[in-house]
Amino acid sequence: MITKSKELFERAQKTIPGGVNSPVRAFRSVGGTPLFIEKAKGAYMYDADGSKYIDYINSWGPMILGHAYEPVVKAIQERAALSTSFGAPTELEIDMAELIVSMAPNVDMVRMVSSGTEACMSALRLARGFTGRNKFIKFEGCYHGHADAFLVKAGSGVATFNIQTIPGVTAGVSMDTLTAPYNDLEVVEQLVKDNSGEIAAIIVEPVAGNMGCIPPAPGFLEGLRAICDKEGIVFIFDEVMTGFRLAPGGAQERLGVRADLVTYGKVIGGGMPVGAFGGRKDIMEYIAPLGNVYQAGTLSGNPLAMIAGYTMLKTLKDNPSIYKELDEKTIYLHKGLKKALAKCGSPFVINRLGSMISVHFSDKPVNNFASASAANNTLFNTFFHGMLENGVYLPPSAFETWFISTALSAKDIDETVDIAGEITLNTPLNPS
Ligand code: HOZ
Repeated sequence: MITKSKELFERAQKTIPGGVNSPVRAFRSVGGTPLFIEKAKGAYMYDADGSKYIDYINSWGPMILGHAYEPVVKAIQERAALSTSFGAPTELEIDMAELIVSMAPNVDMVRMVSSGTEACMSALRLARGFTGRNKFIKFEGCYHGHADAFLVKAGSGVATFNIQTIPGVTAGVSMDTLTAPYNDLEVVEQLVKDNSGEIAAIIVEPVAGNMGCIPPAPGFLEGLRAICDKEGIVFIFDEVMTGFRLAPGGAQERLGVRADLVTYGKVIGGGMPVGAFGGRKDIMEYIAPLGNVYQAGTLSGNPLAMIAGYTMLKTLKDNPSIYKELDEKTIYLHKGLKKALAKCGSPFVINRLGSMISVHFSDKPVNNFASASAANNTLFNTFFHGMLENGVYLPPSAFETWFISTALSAKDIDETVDIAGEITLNTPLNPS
């Protein structure tokens, strides 16, 4: 029963384009009516009709400790009474910067912004300002927010809706965006050779999360690091999803590869609108007011976002066993799903790294955008709706990752796996 959501969706479409404020939420690729959410607590979300769902989106990553984690809620409430924004510096921002620097490897300085998009956009501008070069390399199916330069061959909603060219993004902007398949070092080497001395940055999701979950192949990130070192290219890790989720020090720590700049997003706000970029001091010093690479924002370092993020990150720092718990729960889910889906009669691939996991219906490994696109995403849509109708809320696209929280219990996972097993997936596999 999604009566209220249907009503709300109809009402929303009159004043909000497509009825949503971020395209993937519209359920267009999976079909049906998006659920309008009323509230969430721990591992569960409740829609406007009062139905309960086990949540595997977790606000696309930040709810590592589950929804409405009490210390975060309390900290926001207390802080809100002191006013919600000043447009002037606060001690909280220093606490937050010091905490991030203490947790993330190779981050000497950090600048707070308001979203992951802003973080990536600013990091790229900084890399260009630092190197005096214009071009950069990104990977097909990676998504670094919606700044113009990143929308070329992007993942997430751009991939979900199969958008090939984006009106409004000028050819001039896209011309400096070079793309390579994820996990393909040879293409990167060739691009660097063909554009010698012109490439400012290579930006990568160290674990891709916007074409489903795609872990880096052994040696891929290390190879990129070596190319950057050799060519004086700034290596940017987009840790909007992986930062503080895969380890206290994010993917850099977990995978043991050093980045020059790192971008963060929603995770560091514990669900509040926030982002940040940081890295090597000699690069960060190019940012205004120290240098002339300009970047600014009234809501940057907003006190509510800072206190929420600080409270969550501090909990993660003080309790490293959380990462073991996240891994164990995700492995348990992985094993359960593998067994359950074996009954569905169609080949499938489950990719996982840490507490990021996803399912593609494919008979081949899914290790880049081409293989993610070649999977049977119609079958994914059937799977998605079967799960949703039975109270399991998965990302409404095969081009997104599922995120696990500590609030998820073994019982929730058992229930999820049972439901997955019960769904009859009769659609024949057609990888073409
Ligand atoms: N592009 C986001 C996930 N990769 C979805 C954001 C949202 O709809 O909230």
